[in-house]
Amino acid sequence: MKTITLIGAPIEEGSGRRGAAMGPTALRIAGIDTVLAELGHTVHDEGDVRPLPARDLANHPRANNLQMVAAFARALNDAVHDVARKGHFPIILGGDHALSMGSVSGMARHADAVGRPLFVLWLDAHADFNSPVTSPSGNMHGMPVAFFCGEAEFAPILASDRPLVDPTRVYQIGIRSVDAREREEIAEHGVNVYDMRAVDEIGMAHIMRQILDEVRAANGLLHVSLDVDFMDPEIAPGVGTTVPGGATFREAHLIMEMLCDSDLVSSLDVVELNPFLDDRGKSARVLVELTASLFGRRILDRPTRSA
Ligand code: Z70
Ligand code: MN
Ligand code: MN
Ligand code: MN
Repeated sequence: MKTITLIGAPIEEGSGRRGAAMGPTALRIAGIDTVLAELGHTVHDEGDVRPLPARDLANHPRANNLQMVAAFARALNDAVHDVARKGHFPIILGGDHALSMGSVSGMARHADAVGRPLFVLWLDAHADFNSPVTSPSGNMHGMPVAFFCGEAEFAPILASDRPLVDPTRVYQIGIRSVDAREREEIAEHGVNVYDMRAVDEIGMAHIMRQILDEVRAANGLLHVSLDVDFMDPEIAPGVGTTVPGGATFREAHLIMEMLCDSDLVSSLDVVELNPFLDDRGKSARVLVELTASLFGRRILDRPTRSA
């Protein structure tokens, strides 16, 4: 059994629309803490981080709301690092995906301190590998992977001496919406991409076995970042950018069950839930069920639910 710390990150400034700031509340209302406690884990809820805008940074025309995004990133870097150092499992309740600049940075520091490599499993329709130079939108939720992989374009606007993640230790599954320059960047940096075609052709179980074998062989820590739009909009409509052709309920659950069995996961982001766009709490409930599977709920233990 694990000791789990929930950290709310009500950021929506990275996404270019309102609503994701209500994500942490919706996940709590859907019962994320009680589900984990019922599985036998010890759960602490730290509440939401409430950062002050980083006024030391200059505004940037191609990095929208940079001061607020940086504030969340800095706060989460410290909060997540503190939780991991205590031997607890951080779950970051988003909030838009820009928050992963902070959560992954915090885990990279922790991995550095314990002398183990950090791997990242990125479950998303998007590669999120834009920079202020390549981004078509300027929205920073499309940039976190480039940031923590050390893309040089960030250095002048968001200086940091943090440890970085080796892009060849980043595994992306579910990708089906990538910008032209972004596509070149992920190839150049050597990010491992299993797009939806790969999922269809070789299957989720095979992909997961390959990834888990790599992490295990390297004695790595594994950070999992789950974007709501990884799933098909049919099962998870509560997200700003729906992209058709996403992961099914069964595929998403299989990933979580295989991750649970591996016992390799050290931290989790649950991001991009926009309750304002959700359908009667449907997406929040799916996210809580997936989290339960990651923490040990088995298929045959799942409660029968009326619609
Ligand atoms: C596009 C951009 C994005 C999530 C949209 C979209 C990025 N590549 N990420 N929704 N989660 O603007 O950079
Ligand atoms: Mn994303
Ligand atoms: Mn996405
Ligand atoms: Mn580059």
